[in-house]
Amino acid sequence: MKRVVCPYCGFGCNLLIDPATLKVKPYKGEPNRGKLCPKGLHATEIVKSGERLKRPLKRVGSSMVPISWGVAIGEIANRLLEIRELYGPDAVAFLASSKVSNEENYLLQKIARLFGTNNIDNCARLCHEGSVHALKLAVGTGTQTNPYEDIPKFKSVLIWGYNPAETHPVVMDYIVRAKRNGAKIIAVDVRETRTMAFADYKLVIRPGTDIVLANALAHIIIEEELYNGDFIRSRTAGFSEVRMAVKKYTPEYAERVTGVPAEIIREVAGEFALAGSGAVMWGMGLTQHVSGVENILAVINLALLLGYIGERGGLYPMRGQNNVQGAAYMGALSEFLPGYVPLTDEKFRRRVARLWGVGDLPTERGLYLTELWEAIEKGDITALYIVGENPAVSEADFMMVRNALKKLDLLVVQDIFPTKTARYAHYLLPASAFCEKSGSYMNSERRIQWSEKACEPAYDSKPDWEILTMLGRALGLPGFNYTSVEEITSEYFRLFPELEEKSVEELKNSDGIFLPKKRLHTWEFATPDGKARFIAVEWIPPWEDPDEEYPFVLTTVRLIGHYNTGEMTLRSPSLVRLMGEPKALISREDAERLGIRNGDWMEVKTRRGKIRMRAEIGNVPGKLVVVPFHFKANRLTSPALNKAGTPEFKFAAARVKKIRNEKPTPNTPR
Ligand SMILES: Nc1nc2c(c(=O)[nH]1)N[C@H]1C(S)=C(S)[C@@H](COP(=O)(O)OP(=O)(O)OC[C@H]3O[C@@H](n4cnc5c(=O)[nH]c(N)nc54)[C@H](O)[C@@H]3O)O[C@H]1N2
Ligand SMILES: Nc1nc2c(c(=O)[nH]1)N[C@H]1C(S)=C(S)[C@@H](COP(=O)(O)OP(=O)(O)OC[C@H]3O[C@@H](n4cnc5c(=O)[nH]c(N)nc54)[C@H](O)[C@@H]3O)O[C@H]1N2
Ligand code: SF4
Ligand SMILES: [Mo]
Repeated sequence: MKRVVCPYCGFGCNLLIDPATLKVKPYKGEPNRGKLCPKGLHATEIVKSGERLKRPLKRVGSSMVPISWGVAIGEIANRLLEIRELYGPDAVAFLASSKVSNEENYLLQKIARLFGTNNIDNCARLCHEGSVHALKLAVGTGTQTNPYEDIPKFKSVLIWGYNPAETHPVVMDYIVRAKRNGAKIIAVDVRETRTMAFADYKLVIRPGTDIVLANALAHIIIEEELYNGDFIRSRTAGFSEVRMAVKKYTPEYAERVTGVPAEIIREVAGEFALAGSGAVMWGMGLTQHVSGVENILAVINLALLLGYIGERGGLYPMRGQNNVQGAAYMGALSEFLPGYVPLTDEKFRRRVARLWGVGDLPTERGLYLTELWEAIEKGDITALYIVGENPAVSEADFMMVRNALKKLDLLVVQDIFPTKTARYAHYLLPASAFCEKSGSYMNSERRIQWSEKACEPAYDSKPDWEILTMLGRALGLPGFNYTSVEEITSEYFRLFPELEEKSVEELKNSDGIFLPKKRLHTWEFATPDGKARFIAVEWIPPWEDPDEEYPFVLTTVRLIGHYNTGEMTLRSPSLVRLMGEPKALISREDAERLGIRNGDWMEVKTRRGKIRMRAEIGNVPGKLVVVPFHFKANRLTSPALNKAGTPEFKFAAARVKKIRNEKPTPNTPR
């Protein structure tokens, strides 16, 4: 049996794969302890899919014709060099992938920076980059602070804008154990989620009002002196500003804005504060708002008020993709070098440059993934190299993105499947899938895990690291002579003091290595003075206002058996069978008013576009329509960005009506 990291979510389960049959069993060790969700269990189905990209393809006229690897890489490198000659290195952008290994992300950002640009980004931008910005401000590091194993030890778990029962099913095992040990489970969402089935308190708020609720909880904790004075005095700064700022967020005001009764807000504040320890977990319900960074600061303030840090608590921004944490740590972000080190840190930057055989690296922040489309429209970006990312479906307002993709002089897509983005490509490069290669991945708790190769690459595909090694060499960049993935692992180990002494063998023979260590901030925060910062925030309402024409709020969410843009799970027959047809959720009262019954076709329309989907009448508040994001939701969503560059995927003004239509919007699901 080969031990392979699951290709789906950031929880980071290990699959045991039988190389002969590709059958999957759960790994008994850390972190999944014998558990898997349906996606992990059926993960190898996509490897055998007949729809895999089989050989390199090049656009000639309106068709894609096969070419050899050598010719493809040679032509791509020449085009990139020509474009650099004409317009400079910043006319080119690279998109890295949260789906590929640390080594592969490390190589792509190395290529971008040696090529001369910081235009390197990944889907963290659409996801938890707001958490990174908020956490860096408040505690000095941008990641989850504690391991999963701490969750069952805490006496409360606050789950905010996060629905792990669908999105990280195996973490539910840890949450349920906490509950069994007597922890109070408090969940905040805009609808009754599956996760709430396990919650003691189910706080259903109006979309985008999170800051008001968090500030009201802080208001009560301060007013009733439930806070941890010793912790605040010795380990934090800025308490008095927050005390002032939350004065006006009375529970009664919060009830009017959020819809949660003041009594309940009081009770929850008391329970959470008196628990004595707590995990604070959050997801896209907080980050994907124009107030994303501030939402998270408001929730972090609650943990700081109570001293729920280190042994007594943890901050859990639960990472989405199986290697989104690794992609960030490897430096595949336009504002950070590896290890989240700012580009302006001259000492570190020069050290990296020396390791790579050059004098210095570009210092100016590159474009965010979400800023690329306008830059393409303006002609500032003319070439885009995409590894394992599907912006034609995953970006907000995707018709705008698709129009931009058409304008590129050069689009290279390196993927395992012919994605929607691939339709716009000039070159399509077939990558090998997760279990056809080895390498290391980092899960949400910052555990680097080795993933073994279980089978040979399908067709004429190559592992991403091999393709990128060929590209680096063809571009004439120094040091691209790798003959094994382990050589790249050893190279990135040298960038981190905690890994310098470790060997790749050690990683292979363990249940992983935590970088930089298992638990952060136990004694001291990573801020310049070692103290955490309370940062006072005011409520920032969503960007779009519902009105008479668009009276509903649209939010977009995930389902357990589908994954992101659906390119993988929609090609997994077991998951497609399990999930059935997609549906959009509305409340009973709206359904009755609009004459919609369960299973009827309805149209959901926003100021950007419309889709057709079947209706499901569910346990959601009135004037809310909940659409699964996996199919075509981004025809509808709002492109407004927050400070970290993340779109407001969770709020758009919408209109819903019944239609007579037997066909869904063309596109997915197939
Ligand atoms: N099955 C499955 N698992 C996945 C994924 C997948 O596509 N499918 N994707 C992975 C990825 S990339 C990520 S980032 C994670 C995401 O994991 P989650 O963050 O759990 O995912 P979402 O369903 O996008 O959003 C979480 C919740 O936010 C709520 N919400 C919407 N608006 C608001 C609001 O204004 N306030 C609050 N408090 N809540 C709100 C929604 O109702 C939803 O229940 O999942 C990962 N795991
Ligand atoms: N409306 C709405 N939109 C959203 C969200 C939302 O909640 N609502 N969530 C956002 C979030 S949190 C995220 S993370 C993004 C995700 O956005 P994307 O990252 O664009 O979505 P994925 O479907 O995960 O795309 C991953 C791609 O990697 C490919 N791939 C898989 N394995 C490999 C490999 O080994 N090598 C290569 N080269 N390719 C591989 C897959 O085939 C797929 O095309 O979507 C964002 N968009
Ligand atoms: S919980 Fe996440 S990592 Fe585990 S099997 Fe499911 S998708 Fe894979
Ligand atoms: Mo994500």
